[in-house]
Amino acid sequence: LFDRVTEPLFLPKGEENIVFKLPTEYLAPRYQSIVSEITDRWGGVKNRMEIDVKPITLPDLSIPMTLGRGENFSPFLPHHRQMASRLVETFLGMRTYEDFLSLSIYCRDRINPYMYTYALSIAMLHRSDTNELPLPPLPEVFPDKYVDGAVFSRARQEANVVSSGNRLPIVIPLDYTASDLDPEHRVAYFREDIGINVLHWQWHLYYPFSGLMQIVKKDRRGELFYYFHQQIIARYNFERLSNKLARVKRLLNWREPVEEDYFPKLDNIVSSRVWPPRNAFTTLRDINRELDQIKFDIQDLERWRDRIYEAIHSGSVVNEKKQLIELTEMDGIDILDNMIDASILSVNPNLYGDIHNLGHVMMGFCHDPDARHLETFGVIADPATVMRDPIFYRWHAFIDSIFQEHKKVIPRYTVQQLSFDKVCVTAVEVITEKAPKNEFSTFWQQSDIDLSRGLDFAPRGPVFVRYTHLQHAPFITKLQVQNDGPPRAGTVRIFLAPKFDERGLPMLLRDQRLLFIEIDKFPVQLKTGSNIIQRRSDESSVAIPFERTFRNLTGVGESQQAAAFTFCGCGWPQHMLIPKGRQEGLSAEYFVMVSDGSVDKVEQPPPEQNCRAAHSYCGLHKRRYPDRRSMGYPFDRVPRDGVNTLREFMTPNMGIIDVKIRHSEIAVGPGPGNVPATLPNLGEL
Ligand code: CUO
Repeated sequence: LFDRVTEPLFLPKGEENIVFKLPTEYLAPRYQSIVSEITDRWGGVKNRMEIDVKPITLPDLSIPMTLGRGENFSPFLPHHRQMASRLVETFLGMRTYEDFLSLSIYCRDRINPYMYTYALSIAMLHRSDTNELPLPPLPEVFPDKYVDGAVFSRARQEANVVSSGNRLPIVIPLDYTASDLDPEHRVAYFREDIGINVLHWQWHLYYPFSGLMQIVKKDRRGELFYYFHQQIIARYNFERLSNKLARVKRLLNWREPVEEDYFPKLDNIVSSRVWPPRNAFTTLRDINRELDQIKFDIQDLERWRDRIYEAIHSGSVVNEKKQLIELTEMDGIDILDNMIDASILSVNPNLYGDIHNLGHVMMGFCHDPDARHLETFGVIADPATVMRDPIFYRWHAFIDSIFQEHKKVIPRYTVQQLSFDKVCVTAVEVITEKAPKNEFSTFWQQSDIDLSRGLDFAPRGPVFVRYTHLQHAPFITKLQVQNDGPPRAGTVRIFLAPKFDERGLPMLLRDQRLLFIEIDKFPVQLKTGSNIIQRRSDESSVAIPFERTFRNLTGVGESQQAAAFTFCGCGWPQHMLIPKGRQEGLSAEYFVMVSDGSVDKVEQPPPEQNCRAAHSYCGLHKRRYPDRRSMGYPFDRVPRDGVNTLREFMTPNMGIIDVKIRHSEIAVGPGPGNVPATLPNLGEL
């Protein structure tokens, strides 16, 4: 159903020439009068696989059908969100799998293709009869949202002229959106990384803003929103420091022109237009677009912001019944996020508004705030493309600073809350093959992605693009932990942060704590005495391998299998786990902590899926977040009084080492499974 979603369904789909046999009333009205022509045309297709579609009594689809097929769609826009939520509800309401399939087929050629993909994906992830089915990665459905628009005419040419087994991948250079004349372009490899952008879109599918309570109300949803986006900003700042750029500035003053520009170079196959760019020093303005049923002023956002700050400083929010709800140490962040984010879980939408989503909309329409030019929004207003634009990081740095304001007013962790009695981390080491001890090694790698599912031209067969992304050599973390108590459960928490600031000076923990990126978190059983723990980078609870972000691609022309793109497909891309660093080596601090497993543990059945879920940023499907501590612990709060540096913060169950991240400008080609280097042999350690 996702294959060539902009083309009519009755055209053969996939390599197997699947032909859907539709009841006449299922055909889009335009085609109903040419049924015999369609039947004749596809009757002769060899080796076709026919699927009979059973008609059902159709529900009312008038609301989602209001959005035109050729219009752009974004869940950040309230009107679009309402339409999509209605469609998701209708999909979820279908009693049997057969009815759901039939309705999905009926909708496919009638609903806006992007809204259809969004709503159907959410429905499939949340229906018990479909949540194990693989969904295709979005770059295969809408490659236009991820790759240079210039690729498509070349892809068409390659597909037309060269038979499917002999096609060469179309190479997308690393620098296709800008040149080094723009200093911000130094971190374009991060902003435009396909894996990172896919994750962001997926994340918002798992945690939608609106819809039925059963799909929105998930364990610590708000807190996870805050933590996921906080970590994105920390990782972005780490990349900026790697590239000698200062940390991103919060977008605080919405009346000042925005310095950062962005020219996305993306096509939009749904609207057949290009994505609008934003010029440097564009002024943000009040939005009044009848077309999109949206009207708000910058002043609305300012008012909501002030009310949110007031709530944080008074320690409680006011709900719709005018009752005070305390922003507690553990749950305050969840409440706060749901009203900023803003989801339907907001305690008081009238009072606290919709600041985060409408911020995206304000920035997305700054080139045409009253729709006089009939222009659509820029990449900053679509969750599939937002992370490409430098302004995304300025906006989310602002959003994060609100959460940090709350973290500033709650109690600091005491030494006791940080310690683990009689447990001591005695040694930490990072081992990377062919690199000195305690050194990470990064470089460039090329990988291939098949676009053919999303291309609307014949002849069929794979059409690959080859894109260049950051990669790091796999590594092992080795720890020595002394347990002078009885055998006990512990949780190992590993973080990495830059050691020096922009000026090369050591950082105060107050600032450095915001730059700690999570690398891994896992349970351990400690025996009494000395414990040696070894953990491979590909086991990280943060990241998933390239093959799971995309599909099981093993290179051009080789077989592909759909990797299960369910919850297992959610995770930070493994190739972006370690920031780029510098050629001369970037100094960083590698922090390891073993916390008390009996405090951390969440009692619940094991996850349903048999894959290893990257739960740190994505949580678990149908389960509670598997760590009872506040997300980001122990760096989520301001350090206790009298503690200024990381070293002063340390308790015996923590360890830090100085590490270097060394970048090499070499580019490794696509290899089998895209694995660049081997892990060190554990036997040799
Ligand atoms: Cu993910 Cu603003 O929430 O982009």
